[in-house]
Amino acid sequence: MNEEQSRDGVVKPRVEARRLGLEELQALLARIFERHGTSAQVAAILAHNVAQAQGDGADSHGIFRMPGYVSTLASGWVDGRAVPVVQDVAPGFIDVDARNGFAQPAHHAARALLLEKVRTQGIALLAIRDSHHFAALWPDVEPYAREGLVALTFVNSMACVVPHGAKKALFGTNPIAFAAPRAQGDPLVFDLATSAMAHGDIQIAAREGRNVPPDHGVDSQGEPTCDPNAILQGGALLPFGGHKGSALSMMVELLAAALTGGNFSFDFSWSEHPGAQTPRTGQLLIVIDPARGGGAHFAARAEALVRAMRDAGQERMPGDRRYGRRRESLASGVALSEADFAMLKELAGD
Ligand code: NDP
Ligand code: PYC
Repeated sequence: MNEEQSRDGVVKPRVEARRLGLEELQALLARIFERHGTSAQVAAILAHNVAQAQGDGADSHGIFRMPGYVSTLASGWVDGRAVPVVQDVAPGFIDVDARNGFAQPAHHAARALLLEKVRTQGIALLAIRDSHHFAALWPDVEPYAREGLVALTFVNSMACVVPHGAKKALFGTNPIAFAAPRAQGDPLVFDLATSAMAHGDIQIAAREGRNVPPDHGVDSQGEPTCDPNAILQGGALLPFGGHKGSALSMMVELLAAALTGGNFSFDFSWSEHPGAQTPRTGQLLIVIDPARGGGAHFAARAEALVRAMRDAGQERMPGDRRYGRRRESLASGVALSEADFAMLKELAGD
């Protein structure tokens, strides 16, 4: 495959100059994180996350995010050395205070306890607060499905989405991810922003000088626009699907912020930290063991559903594009443009 379709439907040639093995890329990214102020453990966790995203062709949340991580660390907005505090608050409820650190290390710190609770009780919930999530969400849920579990996660971000019918930005791009095991094949995973487009994809469109489709955003006067720069500079995004996406986005604010004790997307200001880009909010994870009660045959039922969807004419399942890119990356390395490789080398101080 030497061309790809961007998020807004434009087919463009894929720029590849160099391929790096996943582990090689991960080691380079870990060096960058550590050089810019994270602990070695945080660096390893974030590097794994970014390398996975790049390897799966999740362009808006792979190495594209590295300058943002670095400028945020330099701004003092996030604590790259934070040690999360995990509290076992109830049989099915774990609370993690990320202490102004990244969400992934907070999740990592509580994962074993979460799994133990899910295995013994059938369901458990992980509420992370005071955390920064700057990544794709599928890496947070897919591993649970690979262990036979069903997982859902919700993250709120920064006020850049106008609620349906409202006049100013209030919600974040507020993604939801879901993962479920199948009897055969890779888990069913979807991971989507509740805004018409992820903020990262708007930035990519602006960088590439492309307009975005109608009904994705408004300018600083609240007028509809297809110009990504007008959306980014004083304008705002819209929820996907009008009032329906807006309701889901509201739910994400409630679950990821109100329930965890984290900030709403409109609660925080990073104005004192020029260069800061990572939202300081919260994340909720719900993990379910379907091998309980009537769900004992969940993976087989999921397989039957996929078969029925294919019979009905749906060829592409959510996750299929990423899995395809992953197979390519594992076989021949992760594709990077020369400019991206140079950017990483510079951030690493090489
Ligand atoms: P997309 O709209 O590109 O994709 C959403 C989901 O739909 C994916 O699971 C995708 O599968 C699937 N999909 C896409 N096209 C089809 C199709 N034709 N048929 C069936 N399934 C399809 O994602 P978004 O732009 O909404 O989000 C991009 C990323 O941004 C996500 O990873 C999200 O987590 C991240 N994000 C992170 C935020 C944060 O605060 N950390 C905030 C907002 C977004 P596939 O993966 O295979 O393409
Ligand atoms: O792409 O919308 C986005 C986003 C916000 C925070 C991290 N990614």
